[in-house]
Amino acid sequence: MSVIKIDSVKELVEKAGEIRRKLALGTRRIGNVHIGGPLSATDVAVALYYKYLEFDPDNLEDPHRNQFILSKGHNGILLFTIFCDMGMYEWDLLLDTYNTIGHPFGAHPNHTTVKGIEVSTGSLGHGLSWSCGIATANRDRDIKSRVFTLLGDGEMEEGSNWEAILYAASKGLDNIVAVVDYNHASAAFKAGENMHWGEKGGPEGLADCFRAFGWNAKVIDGANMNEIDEALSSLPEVTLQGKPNVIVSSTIKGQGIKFMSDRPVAWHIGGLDDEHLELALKQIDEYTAQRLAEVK
Ligand SMILES: Cc1ncc(C[n+]2csc(CCOP(=O)(O)OP(=O)(O)O)c2C)c(N)n1
Ligand SMILES: [Mg+2]
Repeated sequence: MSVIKIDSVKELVEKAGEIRRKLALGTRRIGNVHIGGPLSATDVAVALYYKYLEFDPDNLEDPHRNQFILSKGHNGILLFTIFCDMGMYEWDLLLDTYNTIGHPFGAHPNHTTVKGIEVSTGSLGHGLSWSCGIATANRDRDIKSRVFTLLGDGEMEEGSNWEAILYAASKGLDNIVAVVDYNHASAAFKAGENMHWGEKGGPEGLADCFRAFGWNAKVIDGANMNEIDEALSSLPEVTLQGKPNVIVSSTIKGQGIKFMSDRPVAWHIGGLDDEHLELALKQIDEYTAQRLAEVK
């Protein structure tokens, strides 16, 4: 194994389709899984892991590596599925032992048992603070790699995030890239029903809140791989004294499986019987074909 790299947007869309199929197949075999969030974050996670992280499964301790933290750790199945797809773990091992005591894969990522996981997560609101620590240590050693952190829109209601957001901007940590998977739903609410972001609310309102704290912020359509690719490829160069960056990726929970994205809150966690698995795979293929047709 060495750095796994997919350059073309078309192939990234195809890879996202493959990962979604694996998520559906895995959910059928495992039982109840957090599934809505992994599906909405699939495209951005694929762009990061197969292109922008320059992820090297054989060189996981390189001090100059880019790092990724899944702050919304309940979406661990997404990372584990990507690691299996990359050949780091056997797919059957994941499906047979997921969330079973005494085995590496919990429902949430554990850095002591799963290689490739930088930080254990699952208690929401901590990934960005971890990023600040790593980014500060890198800055002090003049290491210009990036720390990417994937957060949920519901998770942004955790106050601890806003301490980290304030800290990162105060310390010029432009080596941090936060990505918020704004899938318009948390576990029990449609986003915006509970708290809302500034005057505009929604993804644009959240981006304004980051800007007010001193960050560069961009809102993208997180279903459009061209926009994801453009946002990640146009990040400003790391100077270790500039503004941190956030990409607010507007998605729908369950993205790619229509019967899920039609009822996003209902599909925070779910299982699939044979009939629903067949429908899910059909809808993923239709969705992927539609996305491929849009690739520029
Ligand atoms: C500190 C903390 N509080 C509550 C939970 C329980 N919990 C797990 S997922 C979730 C909702 C998260 O919503 P969001 O961040 O929007 O994630 P996504 O929609 O991507 O699944 C909650 C409240 C938790 N894991 N950690
Ligand atoms: Mg959400």
